Amino acid sequence: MTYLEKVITLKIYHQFLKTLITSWVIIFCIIHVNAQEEIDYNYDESKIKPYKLPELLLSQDSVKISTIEDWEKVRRPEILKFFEDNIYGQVPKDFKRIKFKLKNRDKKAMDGKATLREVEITVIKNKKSITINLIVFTPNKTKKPVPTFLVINHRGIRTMDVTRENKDGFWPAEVVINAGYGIAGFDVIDVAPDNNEKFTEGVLKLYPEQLEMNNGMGALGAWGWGASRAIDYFETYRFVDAKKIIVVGHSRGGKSSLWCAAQDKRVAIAISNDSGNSGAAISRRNFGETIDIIYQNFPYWFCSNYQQYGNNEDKLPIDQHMLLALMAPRAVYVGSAAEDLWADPKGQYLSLVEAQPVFNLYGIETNLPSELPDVNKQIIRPTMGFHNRIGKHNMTPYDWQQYIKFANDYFK
Ligand code: GTR
Repeated sequence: MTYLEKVITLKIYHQFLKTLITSWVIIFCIIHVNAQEEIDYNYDESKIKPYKLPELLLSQDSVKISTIEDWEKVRRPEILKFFEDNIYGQVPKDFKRIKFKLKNRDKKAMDGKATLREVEITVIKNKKSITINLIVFTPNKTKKPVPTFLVINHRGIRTMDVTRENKDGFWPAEVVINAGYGIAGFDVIDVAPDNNEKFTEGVLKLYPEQLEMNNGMGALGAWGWGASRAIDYFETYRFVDAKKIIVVGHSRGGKSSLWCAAQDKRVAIAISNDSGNSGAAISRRNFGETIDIIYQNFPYWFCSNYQQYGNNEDKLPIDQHMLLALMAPRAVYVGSAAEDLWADPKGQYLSLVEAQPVFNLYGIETNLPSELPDVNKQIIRPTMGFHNRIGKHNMTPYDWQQYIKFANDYFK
């Protein structure tokens, strides 16, 4: 090897070593940052930082709220507006036209036990339109309008198979029909795809200005908007009792169902199944998912104002118990799963407990136990329900049995 060749070989060797070391440093950093992110949540009750919830019955101007009138005229609008401007964003109510088209009807669905209707709901504004595909089964054994469960479904259309060949425990239509209720659902994808890049391709096409606003509608608000359009349809369909609509959602769908029902007073019962952070769980408890984590992963679910409350929950003049309180005097049910620590079962229960004063203002005796109830022990109060099922994050036939029991009790 000549001297020059030796120098070149050595240089190549050095370069190789340098590249190797740099790649290792990069890989180490990535692993480290990820590990940091992973440990950024807490499952240890003893590590919950002390917190003080904002007063439910004290107005922004520090006026004590002691009558239904003050709640409805002063405090309720204040709280609703805060959720709207800082968490879920505006939900626009104006549109030009809404059309319902019956795409398919089967009067002998489920071996003659139910009538199936597949309806296209088209909403038109500024020459643009979107279509929501709604599926509705109602029981044939009664000719009276029936109370109906409406699911904000993010688990895909296959969970609501109209042929009933695929029976999914997430949407157990036969069980609900046998109990004398209607069951309906739509896929959230019709209203806002569940995706950071594509969520604008649904209802937000009709309201593009919302995308420029710090308090503009996000995907959770859009899905709730979709549920309200389904209720618009129920008001025209005589086999559904539009005054007895039960809006149900699991997880992200549960957050949406609570937000929809808080605004749309046509909802009789709001059901949150494992909705967790930014749903039923108290945000100030640093247990499981936090605002910082959820906003980093799913910014498009919310309005952009929400970001400022990540790791800064004490700045919030509200907490999620107030979202449940907005249901009063209507009913709210919180379903939880014991192994779903990410959604904070205890934090979800405490929200119900903390929401009681508003229900009490309406003269409703709630008397919830102060401690988290044992697993699989259902709590039914006139307008509040809770259970903490054994098992993981999911909506199962067991959860549905509890919801039906609650609805039976509430509508009896
Ligand atoms: C998780 C998210 C939760 C919950 C869940 C779901 O990734 O962190 O807040 O919404 O998704 O919807 O299943």
